[in-house]
Amino acid sequence: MKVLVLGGDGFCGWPCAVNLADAGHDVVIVDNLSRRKIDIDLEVESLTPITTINERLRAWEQVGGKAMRFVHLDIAHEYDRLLSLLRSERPEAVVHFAEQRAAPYSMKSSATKRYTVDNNVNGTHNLLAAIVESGLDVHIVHLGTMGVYGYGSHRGATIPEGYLTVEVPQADGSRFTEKILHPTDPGSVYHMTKTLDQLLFFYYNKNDSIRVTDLHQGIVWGTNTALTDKDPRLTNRFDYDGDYGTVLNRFLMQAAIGYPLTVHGTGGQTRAFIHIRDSVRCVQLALEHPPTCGEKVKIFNQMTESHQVGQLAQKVADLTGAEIRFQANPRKEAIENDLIVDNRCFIELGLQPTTLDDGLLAEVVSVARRWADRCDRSRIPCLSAWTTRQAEALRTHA
Ligand code: NAD
Ligand code: USQ
Repeated sequence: MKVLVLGGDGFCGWPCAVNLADAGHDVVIVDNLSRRKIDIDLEVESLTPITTINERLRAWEQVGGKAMRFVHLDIAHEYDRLLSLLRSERPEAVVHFAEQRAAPYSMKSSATKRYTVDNNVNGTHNLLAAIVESGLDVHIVHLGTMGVYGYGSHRGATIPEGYLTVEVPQADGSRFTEKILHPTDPGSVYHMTKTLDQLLFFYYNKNDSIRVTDLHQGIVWGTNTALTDKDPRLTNRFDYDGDYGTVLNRFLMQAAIGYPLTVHGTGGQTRAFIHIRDSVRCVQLALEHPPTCGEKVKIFNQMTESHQVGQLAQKVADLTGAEIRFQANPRKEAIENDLIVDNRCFIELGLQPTTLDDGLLAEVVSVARRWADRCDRSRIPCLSAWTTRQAEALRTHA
């Protein structure tokens, strides 16, 4: 099938594009390389050395991979080019990774808040409007986040896959039941843009019968897949800095270089996780099982397990001997939360979850050790504070 992979130069997008090409799909990567530019602005680099997108594509063909093409395009601001691309390529599906994805980066300043909203909401809306204007029947597979549900008040309830059945009491005492989009409770401006994406999908699906699968993905860990491991020029990025690094990869990298593990607050926050290899597999499964015309937005919880941050730190410490250091939390978030998640959709489609296995954890530690001299330790602390109160706490505990 012909697939456009928007954001196919990024951490999740690159191994996904390679995997789809390997599965025989005809892949066109669309990216404005903004992630690489943000690295330059922040004066930080991926821990693993990554080659340019054109070098990646050449290397992929040299290892025998099915050729992919690259189009440099900003989906949030080049609407006419996006529409022309859809008209000329006539894809059967678009996988949409192309958003600013870091919560701390989105909370750094009013400029990064505005950039994140402008980039993410316009990008998603441009894609929907362009598909309608093209008249094509394109299946969108969007990378959303588990964070749309929020990490607060579930009170032990299992988080369903996107829709919640509610009972509505009437004035006459009768009741009816209704399936609604699960209420949203974003914890950052970034997460808020994903809740807005959800509404855009709901509307365009209702009004224009656009077929959408929205993947509510947990925190992705790991670096490479068997395919990106085939050649050093295919290596995936590894974010470790305080803005873009995510918790488990950060802990594993910190352990590798002898930096105390940076647990925010008490470490009582529970989050959902998925290994990059499963993330790639899930996207392929979603693409190959599209919704039918007229079907409402399909929502899958793309995660394989939940863990408490403090317990994760302890697991990494037990494995590596690392020290744990509790930090003032830069985020305004619940001190502790429960998280029980229904992920049956992917299991029923055949996903065999990769769990937090010591071998895979050690693999990330060894990647980080190999590139330890590329790490700028001064960029490890998370300094992006959610409010002035958190900023003050960071100053006091510095
Ligand atoms: P990333 O920043 O590494 O990749 C995003 C890619 O999109 C980059 O290559 C960037 O240049 C591109 N991009 C951004 N805005 C664009 C625009 N306007 N036009 C064209 N290209 C644009 O992020 P990632 O970790 O690969 O995440 C990909 C998607 O998956 C995001 O939407 C993110 O919200 C979601 N997600 C990621 C994680 C995770 O742990 N990394 C977890 C859950 C969900
Ligand atoms: N945390 C620490 N120490 C650190 C870094 C983070 O304790 O050094 C804590 C944070 O305070 C938070 C939790 O770990 O409670 C998760 O933080 P994170 O940066 O790993 O994840 P998050 O900000 O939620 O964002 C990441 C991706 C985002 C994706 C989201 C999925 O960057 O694109 O949407 O994970 S989810 O968490 O399920 O919403």
